[in-house]
Amino acid sequence: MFEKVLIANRGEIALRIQRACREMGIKTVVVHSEADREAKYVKLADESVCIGPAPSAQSYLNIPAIISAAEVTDAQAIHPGYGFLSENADFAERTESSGFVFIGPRAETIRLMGDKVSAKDAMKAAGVPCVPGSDGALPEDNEEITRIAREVGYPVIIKAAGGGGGRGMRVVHTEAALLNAVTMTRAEAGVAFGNPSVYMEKYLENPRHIEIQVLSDQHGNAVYLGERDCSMQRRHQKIIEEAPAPLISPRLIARIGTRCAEACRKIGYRGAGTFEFLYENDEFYFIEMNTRVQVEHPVTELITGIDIVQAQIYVAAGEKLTLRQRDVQFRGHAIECRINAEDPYTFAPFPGKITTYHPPGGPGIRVDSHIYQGYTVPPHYDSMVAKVIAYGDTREQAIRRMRVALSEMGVEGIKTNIPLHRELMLDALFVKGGTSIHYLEKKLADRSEVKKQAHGVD
Ligand code: MV4
Repeated sequence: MFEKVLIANRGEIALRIQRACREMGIKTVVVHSEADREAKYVKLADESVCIGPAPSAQSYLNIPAIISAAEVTDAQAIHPGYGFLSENADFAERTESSGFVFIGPRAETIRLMGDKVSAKDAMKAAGVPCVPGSDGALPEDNEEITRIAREVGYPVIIKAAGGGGGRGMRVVHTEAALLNAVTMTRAEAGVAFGNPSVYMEKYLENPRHIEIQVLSDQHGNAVYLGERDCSMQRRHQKIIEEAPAPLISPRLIARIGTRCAEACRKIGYRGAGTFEFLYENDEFYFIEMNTRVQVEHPVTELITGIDIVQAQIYVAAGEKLTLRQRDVQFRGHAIECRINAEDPYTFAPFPGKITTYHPPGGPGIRVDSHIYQGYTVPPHYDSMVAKVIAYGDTREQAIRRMRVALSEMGVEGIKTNIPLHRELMLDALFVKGGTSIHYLEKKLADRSEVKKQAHGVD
């Protein structure tokens, strides 16, 4: 096992990784920007190295600075967390060529999954069900494109191969709008991703976003850790996630999970990974694979009892997964609310000094956060400041515990989205379960309609 791991991230996940290392008897090095000098997790680490000024481009995305920090501190491995360099194949490659272990898949796998066309090809070949669409990237020929769209059937969606996570896509409802949409998406993709390649899929109108967590080692062992429902989102930012997904048959999950684990064996996947699916009319359609630990991993940890971050470190060190699929038991229900430093009505970021902080607690409540009273939320990064995770025997109990937790939680000095979460935990359709990816945006739009009418504004 490693003696020392460098954590190339910040915020709650830097603390989460540090806790995993400490429990495993591994020393930690935290790299940080000038803006994060005062962060508590920086002081808690065995060592810390300032790698640059506040902007991410000069610190958390600065590959040479991070590799140098690993060299001077004699770390053996680098954990990239999520975001930043976590899915950067060049970073993984340079980490390994400099003699360190990248805690994640091989660079080749990251590259394969980073290109959404090659990812889909690989998954189709491995027996994972995908959204019907073009066979690989769209050709140049306009008549061919038109023919493919007719075959797929409108509405279709044009997606950039270099995109993902909602970037670089366009929905097309009619043949009249098709070719222009393809041209525009290609042009934008060329600028944004340096890759003008696009592909086509049938556009699913009202799906849920369900993902499958996997764990795999380099010796051909792979398991799935069940699913998460991440449908409650706004502008591709998830705000509530839960496991298991309400109203989906465990037998269907087992069938799809088995396919995902099998695909991991086939491609020689290493580490933790997430298969993203759209789910509509009792069918799963693969869209993308994430090769990092995800923000929402705690809900899976709570229903399986498996520490996903420790597992990542363990398999990165070359150890065999001793866990077998039959050992993975799903028990109870977990819900995560992402607490953001933002205005709960306008969603504008609201960084600043936290003057009061009362975290919730009690049975079944887990809080993953790096904040404390007196901490200043810097303006340079993502606005998420805490994750509140509630566990219960049933979904109803998890929701009740989350309501209590959110009522106890007090954060002053900054604005947060806690009021929105309190409202959602009482929302009749959320409580019923199974809302689609469009639910929150529709609800927010209706709410501002009501407000406008009440104020007599049109
Ligand atoms: C889709 C889709 C409907 N049909 N693909 C957006 C994020 C990216 N990961 C894929 N996305 C979508 N792909 C087909 N064929 C709808 C979305 C989508 C979405 C997906 C997951 C979570 C939130 C979303 C919000 C809007 C659109």
